[in-house]
This record gives sequence, C-alpha cells and structure tokens, in this order.
Amino acid sequence: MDKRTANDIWHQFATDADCVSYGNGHINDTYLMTVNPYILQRINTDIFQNPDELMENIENVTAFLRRRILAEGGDPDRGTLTVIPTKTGERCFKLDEKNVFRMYKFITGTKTIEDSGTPEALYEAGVGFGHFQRLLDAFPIETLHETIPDFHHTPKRVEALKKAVREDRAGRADSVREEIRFALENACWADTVVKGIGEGKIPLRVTHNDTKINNILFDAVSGKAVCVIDLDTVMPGSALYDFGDALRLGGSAAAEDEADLSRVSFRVEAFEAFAKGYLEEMRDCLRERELELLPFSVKLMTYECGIRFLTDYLNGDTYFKISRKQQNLDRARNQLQLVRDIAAKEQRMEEMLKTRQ
Ligand code: ADP
Ligand code: GN1
Ligand code: MG
Repeated sequence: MDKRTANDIWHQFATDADCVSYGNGHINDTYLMTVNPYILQRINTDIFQNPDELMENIENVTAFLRRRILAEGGDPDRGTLTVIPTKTGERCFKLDEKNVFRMYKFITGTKTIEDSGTPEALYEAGVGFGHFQRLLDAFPIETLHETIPDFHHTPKRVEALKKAVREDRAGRADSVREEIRFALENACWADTVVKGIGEGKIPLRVTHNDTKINNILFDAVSGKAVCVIDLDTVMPGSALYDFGDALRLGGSAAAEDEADLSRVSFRVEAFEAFAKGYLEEMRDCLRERELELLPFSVKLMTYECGIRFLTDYLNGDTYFKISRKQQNLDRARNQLQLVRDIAAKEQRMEEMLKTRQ
C-alpha cells in the first residue's frame, strides 16, 4: 500500500484529531493540531475469510477486558487494544473484498521482543498471557466465532500433512522422506489435548492461539507486560495451546528458521521463568489435567507447528510467507529438531513443576 492510499484510508476512521488556538501572539493566528498515534492494519483476508466475524470477536473481547481491567484498577487504554470505528460506525473499512482495514489506538511507551527473550522477559510474558486468560475466564465463550476452524486440532493437521504427501503438488515429497517419517511416527500423541477436551477433562477457554512472544507489548522502561495484541485468532481453545505455543518460540535457543540444527535446543530455564509468571495468574483457574500437561503442551505445539511448515513446503509454500527458497523446510526441520530436544527434557520440566506446587 502506498502512503497516499494509507492516508486516504486513515481518513475513513473516526480518529480524534484536534485543533486548538495556541499561544499569545498579537499578530498571527496560531493553532495547535494534535492527533494521537494509531495503528492501521490491512487484515489478511486470504487467511481470515470473514473479517466481520473476526472484528466482532475482537470488539467483544476487548470490551470485556476493558471492564475487567477497570474493575481491578488498571488502565484499559494500555491493558487492552482499543478498536477505532470508521466515521460511519463500522468496525473495519472495506475498500473492496480483498482490502479490509482496521484501526487501533497505538499504545505508546512500549516495545516488542523479537528474539526468544531473557528469562526475565519470559517471566513477564507468562504474567501477560496468564493475566489475559484469567481476565477472560468468565467471558461467554459461546458468543465467539471460530475465525480459523480447527486451528489447533493437531490430528487434523496430521491429516493435512498426509494429504500433502499423497498429492505432492510441488514434487518435493521424495526430498523430505526423513522429516515425513519422523512426523508420522510421532503422530501417536497428537490427539492428547483434543481427546482431553472431548472427555471433559480439559475445558474449553477463551484462548489467544498465537502466543508468540512478539504478540505482547512490554513497557519500554520497566519491561513489564502491558498488553496482549494480535487478537485475530482469539477463539475457544485450550489453555495448553497458549502455554505451549509461547514456549515453542520463547523457549528456543535459536530463531524459528535457523537452518543450523546444532544451534536448535530448548532452554529449560525459559520454561521455568514463563511457567512461574503464568502460574502466578492461572494456577487457581487450571484443572489438574491442564497442570499435568503443561510440559507436554510445549512439545505438542512445536510438533504441530513443525508439521504445518512441512505441509506448506510440500504444498509449494502457499500459506506461510517466505523470504527465501526452502525457508519453510528449514522451519519444519528446526521445529522437529526442537521437538526431539523438548522430549528429552520433558521429565525435567515435569519435576520442576512438581517442586513448585
Ligand atoms: P501480525 O498479525 O502481522 O503479527 P500484529 O497485530 O502482531 O500483526 O502487529 C504487528 C506489530 O505492530 C506488533 O508486533 C507491534 O510491534 C505493533 N503493534 C500492533 N498493534 C499495536 C498497538 N496497538 N500499539 C503499539 N504497537 C502495535
Ligand atoms: C503465524 O502471524 P504470525 O506470524 O503471528 C501463524 C501461527 C504460527 C506462526 C509460526 C494465523 O503467526 O499459527 O504459529 O506463524 N498464524 C496463523 O511462526 O496461521
Ligand atoms: Mg503478531
């Protein structure tokens, strides 16, 4: 999008630009123009095919969070996203079917963490995501739309991988036999959380479903978690999805697409720090089965992401953006290597949690 288009779109939204008389000059007429900073985002309509439902979710969830944050004496303008409607009162602006925009208040004085993060930052991230989930504990979950159906249904992700292998659309299956073998050999525990939900041992909650550490804004000075952002995938899900996904990235010693697998390992100290923050918020809300599966969830979510990358590589890179050839394959190999390391450290993490309880 060029600057001019962005500017035209910006004018569609009900922003609060102000113009007041300024100073005490005797000669000229002087005015101060103020405008708060805003975030303008184009919604990816290839992935989110119903932007109206998506924005309804975000509006309802942020309105609920706003009330909860006010009730506990916090600042809702910093603690949650604020959706700015268009001048005609819509939640988003549709230039055409493909180009749909939304606006949020920009939350000032914050930063994001783009690497895995120090244990201190991970503790804060744990508090941030845990707090988000706790505040949404009483949200009427049945009112939420599923913005991407079966998003974390791991067995269906396994089926999608099998289909991609069968179809072999990009002619790449022969070159990744070892990765496919490892993925399918480990598919036996893919249904653990889905089964737990089905049996009523794991409750459905309002979950974020994309808890990358860069989806939290941290205070630029104190480093404390300020606001959970990127709410497109807020849907009914399991707390284990959010816990596991946060550590999939936050717990890794290397970037998600690091091709040198000798650098890929899981940092148990990151798990300890994140779990500490998360449990300070969520311990009293979680059921026994959820607590039990926290270490497992890190392996599960890393596995799920690994097979999603592998599937996309086999399909010819149609879902995840790539900036170089084979990036999805590097990501897949990286995540599957991380699964091996997490599995080797799973028991240590379980013991760590037991001594904390
Ligand atoms: P994506 O889905 O592409 O990851 P995000 O919603 O996470 O998009 O936004 C991308 C980046 O924009 C964030 O990582 C953050 O740096 C910044 N950002 C988004 N919303 C806000 C906001 N309300 N205030 C400040 N920064 C924001
Ligand atoms: C995508 O948009 P982003 O980068 O926050 C993906 C996540 C994956 C992640 C892997 C809607 O997240 O599910 O875990 O990439 N989001 C969607 O890095 O598919
Ligand atoms: Mg994001």
